[in-house]
Amino acid sequence: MAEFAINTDIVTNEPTIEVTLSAAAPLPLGRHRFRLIVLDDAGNKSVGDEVEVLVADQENPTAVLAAPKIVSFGKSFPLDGSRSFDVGGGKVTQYVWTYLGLL
Ligand SMILES: [Ca+2]
Repeated sequence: MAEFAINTDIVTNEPTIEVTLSAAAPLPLGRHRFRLIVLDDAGNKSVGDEVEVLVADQENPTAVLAAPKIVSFGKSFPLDGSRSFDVGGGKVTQYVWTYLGLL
């Protein structure tokens, strides 16, 4: 496990490494590039191999709809979706309202 910092080499004797991230400092959404260079036991050095990792919001948001329990006939009233929320690094940006009819 290792905390990566941009352009700072981490040297290991193991062929795998885990990119650890604290909840306080996650990788931001977007494309991130990593590079591996390997050396052999004679000290010969490879060229770098690079990969791109996309950090994406893959978690669905939660809709929370609030409305008055009773309203007067003929009067307009508000619907409030402001307590809706998202997880996974994103944010709620659109609200789709639908009247589903008389029960
Ligand atoms: Ca999300």
